Amino acid sequence: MKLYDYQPFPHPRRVRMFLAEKNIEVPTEQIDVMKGEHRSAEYLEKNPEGLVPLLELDDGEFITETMAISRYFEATQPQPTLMGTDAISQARVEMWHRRVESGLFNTLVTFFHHATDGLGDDRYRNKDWGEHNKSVALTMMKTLDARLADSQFITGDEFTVVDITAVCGIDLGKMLGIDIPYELQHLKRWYQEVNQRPSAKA
Ligand SMILES: N[C@@H](CCC(=O)N[C@@H](CS)C(=O)NCC(=O)O)C(=O)O
Repeated sequence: MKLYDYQPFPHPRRVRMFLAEKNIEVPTEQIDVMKGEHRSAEYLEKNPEGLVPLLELDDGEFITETMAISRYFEATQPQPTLMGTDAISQARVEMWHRRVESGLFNTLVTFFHHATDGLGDDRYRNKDWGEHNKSVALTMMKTLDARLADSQFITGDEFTVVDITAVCGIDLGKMLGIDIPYELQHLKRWYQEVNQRPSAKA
């Protein structure tokens, strides 16, 4: 088994945090996206989408998509559970994960690609679209602040994959100069707690 990874980028970090929480070690190979290694013929043969992370299983099958890779490990090593244990907690994880991924994580990725130089390649850029996505991300931060006023973690009392996606999104924002607004004290409290977990260093 091998995880194709790129240390500085947020999608692969989500998988590394997920693995660290479960105490699973997987050999990794760094694919330097900034140098364009994800566009090499050799890598595209493994993942025609040219994205990281990518998981290579022992039988040679490749799994793409951060959540698909996470689900694989949740199923192969359920403890500690990161995606809920019963119908209601699994539904809560799914609900919050969709909201956090689309409203926070993906909007900040879009800001990166559209409102900054992004990967420095020649893809289509629309600065206004990037800025709009930044405002959606800030609205989602407010929503999370309200949620965290009476909840330790985003889905409730248990740390889940939702917290992983959110903290990786918040750190991407920080890297791009978009910090948690001062008044969102509950979100800041949560961020400090989650950021102190050993997995956050993954
Ligand atoms: N939907 C994919 C997205 C993965 C993704 O966008 N990865 C970024 C790194 S954070 C990447 O490989 N970007 C290269 C590119 O856009 O050319 C997932 O959830 O894993």
